[in-house]
Amino acid sequence: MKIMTRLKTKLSALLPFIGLLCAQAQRDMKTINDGWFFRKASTENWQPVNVPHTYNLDAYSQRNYYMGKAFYQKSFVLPEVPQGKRCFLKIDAASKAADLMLNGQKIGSHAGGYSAFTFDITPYLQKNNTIEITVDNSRKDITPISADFTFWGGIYRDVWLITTSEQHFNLLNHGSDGIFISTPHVDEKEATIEIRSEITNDATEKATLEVIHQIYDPQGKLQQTLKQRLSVKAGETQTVRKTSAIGQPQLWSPESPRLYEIVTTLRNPKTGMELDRSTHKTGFRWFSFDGEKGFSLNGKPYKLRGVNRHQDQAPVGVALDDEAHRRDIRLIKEMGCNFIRIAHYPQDDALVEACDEMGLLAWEEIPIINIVPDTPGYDDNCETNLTEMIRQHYNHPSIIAWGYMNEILLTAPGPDRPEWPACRERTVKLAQRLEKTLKQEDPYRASVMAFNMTNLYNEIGLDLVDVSGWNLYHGWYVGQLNDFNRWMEDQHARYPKRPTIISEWGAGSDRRLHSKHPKAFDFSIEYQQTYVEHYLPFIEGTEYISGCTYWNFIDFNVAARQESMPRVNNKGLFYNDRTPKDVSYYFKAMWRKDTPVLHIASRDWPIRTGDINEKHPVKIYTNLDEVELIINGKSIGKQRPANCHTVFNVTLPYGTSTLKAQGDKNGQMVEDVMVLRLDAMPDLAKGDELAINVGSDCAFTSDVSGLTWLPDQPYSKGSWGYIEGKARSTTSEIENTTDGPLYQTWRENLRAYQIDAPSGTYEVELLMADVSRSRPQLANLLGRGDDGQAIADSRFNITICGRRVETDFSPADGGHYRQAFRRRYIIQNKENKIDVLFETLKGKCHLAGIKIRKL
Ligand code: L9D
Ligand code: CA
Repeated sequence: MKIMTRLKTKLSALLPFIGLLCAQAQRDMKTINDGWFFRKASTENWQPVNVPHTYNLDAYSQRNYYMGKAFYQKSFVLPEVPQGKRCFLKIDAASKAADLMLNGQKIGSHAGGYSAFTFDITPYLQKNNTIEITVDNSRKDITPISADFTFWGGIYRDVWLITTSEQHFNLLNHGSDGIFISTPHVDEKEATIEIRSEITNDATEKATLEVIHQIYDPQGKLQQTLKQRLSVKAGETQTVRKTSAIGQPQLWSPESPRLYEIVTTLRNPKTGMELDRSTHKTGFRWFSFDGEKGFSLNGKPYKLRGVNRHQDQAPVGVALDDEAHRRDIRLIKEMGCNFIRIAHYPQDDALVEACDEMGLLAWEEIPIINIVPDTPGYDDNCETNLTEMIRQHYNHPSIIAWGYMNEILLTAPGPDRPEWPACRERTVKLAQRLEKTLKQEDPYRASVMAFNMTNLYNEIGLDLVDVSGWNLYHGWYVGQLNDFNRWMEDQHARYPKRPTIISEWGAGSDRRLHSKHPKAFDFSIEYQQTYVEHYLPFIEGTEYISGCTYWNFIDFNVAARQESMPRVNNKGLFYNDRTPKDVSYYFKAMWRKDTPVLHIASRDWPIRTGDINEKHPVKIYTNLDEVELIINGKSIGKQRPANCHTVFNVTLPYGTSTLKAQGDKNGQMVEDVMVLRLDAMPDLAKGDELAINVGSDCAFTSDVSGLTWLPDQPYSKGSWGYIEGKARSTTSEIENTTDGPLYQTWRENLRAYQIDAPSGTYEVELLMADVSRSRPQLANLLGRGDDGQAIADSRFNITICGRRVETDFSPADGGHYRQAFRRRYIIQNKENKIDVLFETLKGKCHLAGIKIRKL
């Protein structure tokens, strides 16, 4: 028995490597993601892990996540070292830098966190082998060095072991697979295909070889077989090109992503033995960008409709499996997109393949963001990363543009600063260098760059790219919504020939926050909707704009971000768990012409609090011409949507109601049903809790307690509210609470807060936070949203129902800055009113929330 198990374990350790020994010549590829050991440089203990893996799950809980080295180890046994074979280790991504050792010998290293790299490990192999990989996410000479996302460290994509014969396609060219397919000319009648193959001969003799390309049409029918002979000296790699014409090509487009398959084999013409094989998909399409007429695809005007996509998902960070990447492309397609900006870095092969297969045009870029540092080696690494991206994703028909800089002047010193000339010079120099490399690497695709809201890009010559991407946040970070239209009109007037894409536009939203008076930076679900309902019609209706990519497909992790959901950039159209926000249906209604869209946009606001006679807004997103709303079986009437939405202001009974929206598209009935609940306004007499989000127009529903804190209001007789003072807010993170937004809005310098309520014993709870010493915010916020300074060093007295409860007091007493302060007082209300009086001694008194409960 014991021998058997020992044999079984030996066999299982051997299994992944059996392929190495087989006599057959072809290539053997498999992942070796399992059975690794891992430790951070800061700890001693090794723990078993599988890759994809990231060592920065701490970014979900702390702003200063681990930055530094970490080690990965994996051992494996080879019964015998394979003869006449080559073995390669391919790592699809390790961030940001990796040094590799095999059996104590240095194999090599890689600088760059978002593209693959491959090493020939044959010379180092022995019976018992140990791979050791040191990864480092803190290198300052490797881009990105500053950005609005987490620099996740780890081997977070697949690790492959590839075995080939001694004559094989080159695997050591910047992590590519040595086959490069392009379509220099395409039109309805004819397409030209060019296939460049790199063949390596690792044997000690010269080899005469034959390369065969079999081209299959989208229906799988063999269309052409192209052959070419070559002889490759020992130890050399040779490149051969083959060009051919394809008549009546079946064109590729997002609507019909027809792919041709090219099977490329390497043979020994004498023995007929197949030595290597590599299969690729390609698609025939042609496109152009024009400053006046916008984008065109396959000869027709074509509006690019897309989103930006980051690659993280809680709880695994960026260690996603391929199927998760494919799922994202499916969701993005379903929403009606035909375009994606793969931001801000090259992403998994699985994602780009899905763009080819499912039909999504793509912009891919390398992460040079915010500033070009004056760091030795940085520029070289950027050029290598650009070359890697292009060579590794060269064969994907979905990709139409390569990018290499995003908001590169955002944190650069301004023109008024002494450091500006040097910074300007090195930035423009690097851009010119990369533009040149890009065009050398790939003359068939467009070069793009994303600018933030300054005309400096045009003034200093960074508009050297084919297409200008504008990241515009008017009506969010700066100005008003209409400033967006004005910005684009002004740019087009000044530079009418420049093709443009709105490469970013977006507003944050938090499903706990709802407002009937939505405004910028209140993070309410309603304001994000207002923002997109303003931008999209302008983009759609403006011919010279080639298209757009909304920022962002998902809420994503940024350890340094504060705001309503610390460590989350919540501008997503989908939550980070890929649940759609209601707003995503606006895009679907605007962009899906092929299917009826009807959505009651209240899944993010399923519970309302209010009065039975009060009107409650129920928004419908739809591409139908008319919709009817039925509540509990009774029709509320029909309305004709404009800009793909309409709002029914309805009264609701207390409790749950069934809402049904219905309409028809070309005679096809469509409906959407959901349940909405109306909770009555708290009745103190009945012992309900009256909770108020002081200083804000937003209702806040805690996702921990489920309690809704009502939007604030001025005091009126018989009711409740503030007396005097000014509403203020901050995006500073509030610590030690999960209800941060409550404390991020407050009223300062109020004289009192009064609630008319029957006499009795009450629990009165006051909420506040001293945010005068907030942590530095990301540059992306453009200094927005921090009134915290206003209440610095404030001290005040508080008296409730005539009894002084706090004297010469500050919520920061004891150094508790940015901390959620919440204190409950038991008081006697003898005059049918609870009045909380504030007497400022220094600075400004302030209150962020109040909760009352009759005992
Ligand atoms: C920028 C915006 C985005 C940020 C992007 C960046 C934002 N400021 O996430 O990375 O490109 O949400 O602030 O445009
Ligand atoms: Ca508040």
